[in-house]
Amino acid sequence: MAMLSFERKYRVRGGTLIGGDLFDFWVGPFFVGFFGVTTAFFAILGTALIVWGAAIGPTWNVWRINIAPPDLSYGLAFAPLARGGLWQLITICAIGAFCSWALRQAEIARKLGMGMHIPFAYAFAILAYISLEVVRPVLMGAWGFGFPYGIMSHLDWVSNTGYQYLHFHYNPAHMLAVSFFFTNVMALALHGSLVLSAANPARGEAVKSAEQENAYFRDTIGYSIGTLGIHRLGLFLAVSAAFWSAVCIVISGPFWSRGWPEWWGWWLNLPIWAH
Ligand code: UQ1
Repeated sequence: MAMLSFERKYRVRGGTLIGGDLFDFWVGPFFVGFFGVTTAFFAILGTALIVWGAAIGPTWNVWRINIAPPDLSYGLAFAPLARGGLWQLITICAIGAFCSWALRQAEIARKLGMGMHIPFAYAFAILAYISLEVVRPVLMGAWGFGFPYGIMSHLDWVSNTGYQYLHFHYNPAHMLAVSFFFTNVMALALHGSLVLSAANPARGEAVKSAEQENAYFRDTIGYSIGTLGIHRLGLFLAVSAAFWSAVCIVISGPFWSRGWPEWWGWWLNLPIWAH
């Protein structure tokens, strides 16, 4: 089926999560939908608030623009706009836009009769953001523990927060997250190179199939995970990286407030070393 006739076949009303036919149409290639409208609303409003924050700030240098959360003394209260209130509104807009986007993914998947794997995977990115800007600040009792919106300032925040725990690489959940990120990189490099080597051979050579892909890995390491399996592995590695990233920052402060190297004292203090 040609792409255009396929699109004509599936581009029909229905499958929406909310509002029935409301916004159930396309503009050019884009599905609009109720959540497309809410995504645009939150994204445009949030961006305008960032520009406002920049305008009342000391610089238009894009690297140095910084919209900071409220001072710790405000606790979990609302702050005046120029004192972190803008950061609070921008955070609400960001969460509104991210969640709207996930629901838009779900509506499009429903229309196409597909699984919910895409919104499921994206939800882990939202989870990581909400862990940093909502869950950890709420557990620690102040919005001021969130990271600021700015290119250099958020990097400074990451560095400062890491050094508050002396050596963040000793955080066991950070170790897991980093290991999942690296393993994910290896899996995608193996998969991308394998598919291109089979599907894009030298000029004049026939395109190869999954049989060659399986045989390549059986010859190399005695095992092939399979063409569906590699995608299951990739999804698992990616969501695990995001999940352990969220865990590693939420436990830092709310559940462990000393240096992370010290946490390994439980190992040194095991009774089997006593003599
Ligand atoms: C693999 O076994 C496989 O099945 C044929 C793929 O599908 C195209 C792959 O992309 C990769 C990378 C592998 C090898 C991966 C492991 C974990 C053995």
